Amino acid sequence: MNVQNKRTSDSTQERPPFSLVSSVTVVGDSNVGKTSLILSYINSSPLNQQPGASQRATIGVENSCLKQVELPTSSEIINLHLFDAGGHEQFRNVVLSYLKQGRIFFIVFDLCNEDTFNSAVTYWMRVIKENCKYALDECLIYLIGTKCEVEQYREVSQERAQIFADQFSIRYFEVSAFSRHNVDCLFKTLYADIDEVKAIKIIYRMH
Ligand SMILES: Nc1nc2c(ncn2[C@@H]2O[C@H](COP(=O)(O)OP(=O)(O)OP(=O)(O)O)[C@@H](O)[C@H]2O)c(=O)[nH]1
Ligand SMILES: [Mg+2]
Repeated sequence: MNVQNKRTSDSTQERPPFSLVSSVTVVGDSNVGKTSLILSYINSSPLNQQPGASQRATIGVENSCLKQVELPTSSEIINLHLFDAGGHEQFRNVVLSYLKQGRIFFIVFDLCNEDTFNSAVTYWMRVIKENCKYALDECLIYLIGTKCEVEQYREVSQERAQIFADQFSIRYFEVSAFSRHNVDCLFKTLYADIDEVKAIKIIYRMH
């Protein structure tokens, strides 16, 4: 677990009696680059890894990041949790159990693997709809195509993914953990959206 906290002061006198928490559940097939995307964001640097080099598959659902973030409009501080869901079939039951409570989802697919796009727009959209206790229009859902820096191997066009996203009124981003293209933009948009949809913040009592 990689835990990052921007605030350095731990004086209990300064600590508010509650904090705001927003959790993002990151789903998608195995090997699409979910963990790499999270790492490139929290480390603020391109992923230091050779393309194609194997990375450890995520086991079950890993609490990848706890980060304090200041929202752009309200200036409120939220605790952002990123739940990184392993894409292997064997973890499906544990991943589905996380979808119930979630209200913010990244549905990730590999732009260079059409099967993962088909899975994103059929399987992953469906299981969020069936398992999440909130209606889809009460959730923030982002469709994210990864590995966009390897344009020559692209199998899913931007237009095709955008058409799907528009049908469901969800946002679509193309990102690369290697070049960091659009990574900060994705999270900046997420913070603005969280600021706008107040109910998406859960009040968590510290004591
Ligand atoms: N070219 C390219 N390769 C990437 C990128 N992001 C990830 N990869 C590669 O894709 C493979 C899978 O990345 P992971 O981040 O482990 O994928 P995952 O979705 O977390 O996989 P699971 O944990 O099994 O669900 C690794 O070999 C990465 O190096 C990217 O932006 N560009
Ligand atoms: Mg992973």
